[in-house]
Amino acid sequence: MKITEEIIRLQQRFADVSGLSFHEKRPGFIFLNINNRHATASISLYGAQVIDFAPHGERPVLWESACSFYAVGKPLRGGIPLCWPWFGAHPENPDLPAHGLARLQYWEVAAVRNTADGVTEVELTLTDSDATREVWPYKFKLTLKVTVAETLTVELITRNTGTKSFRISEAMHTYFTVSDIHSLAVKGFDGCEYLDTLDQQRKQQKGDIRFTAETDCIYQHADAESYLVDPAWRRIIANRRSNSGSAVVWNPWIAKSIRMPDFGDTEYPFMVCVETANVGECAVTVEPETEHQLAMTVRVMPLL
Ligand code: TA6
Repeated sequence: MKITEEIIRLQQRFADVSGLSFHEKRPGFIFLNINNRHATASISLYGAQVIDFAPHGERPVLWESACSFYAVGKPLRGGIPLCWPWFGAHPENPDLPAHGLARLQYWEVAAVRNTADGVTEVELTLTDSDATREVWPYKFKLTLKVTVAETLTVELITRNTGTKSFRISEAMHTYFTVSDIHSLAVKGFDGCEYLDTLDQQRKQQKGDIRFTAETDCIYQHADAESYLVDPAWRRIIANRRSNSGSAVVWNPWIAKSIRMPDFGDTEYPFMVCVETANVGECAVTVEPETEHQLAMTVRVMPLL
């Protein structure tokens, strides 16, 4: 089906949902847009990737690179990429895409509804196909539930619809917008063990996370809540993880930004990833006919 026909079909199907629209943000990329009583948000149907979220009167919470590829087969650079069913490089086959297949597929819009208090709930689904089974030989149904209110809640539900158990590593690879990485403090990891992936050393966090160079750390069994304290914008972005044993904290800094064609050379000061994940020792086994749910809730608070 052509893009315009698909957009018309979606608009007709959800015509009764106020504050909802669909548009072709870039050629071939349909976005679901929400503007309700509480906030604005946008979600790419390719990758089921929340790209924008901002409570009314608040600066954008999520960050997107101006250099994002917008090319099928490549991930969008920003918002909340879904890393599933593996995180990072494929454990056996380096030819397979980093961070799995979910963010490289078109997802279906299963439901969109407004609640009585003006909150918008979106459900997107992805089921296994010949293409996915070629890369990952299991039957599954993925559901992404996005709840847009003053807060943003995102739930990734993995259902094993086959007869064999499977093991997944996963992340909601959230890119947050910050005023300046050099003055940002990330709280909530004090005392937590982590793997510094840059030197493969296990370390222990002392106090707040601060950024003075490329940072790529996997915190295991950290507290569920973390806080991005942004003094220039006088705000705190709180991120609460559920069913998430891992949190990944990443900023590419200068050299890695330059090496990434879909990441501007001077963009790194204005973003940080704090990812809601289950990776490494926190990977999850999903038995046949059972579900696993990973979730996060983001809220913005004033820094008084
Ligand atoms: O989450 C951190 C990380 O694994 C980094 O090592 C870096 O590769 C980043 O993800 C981005 O990965 P991507 O495949 O989206 O370019």
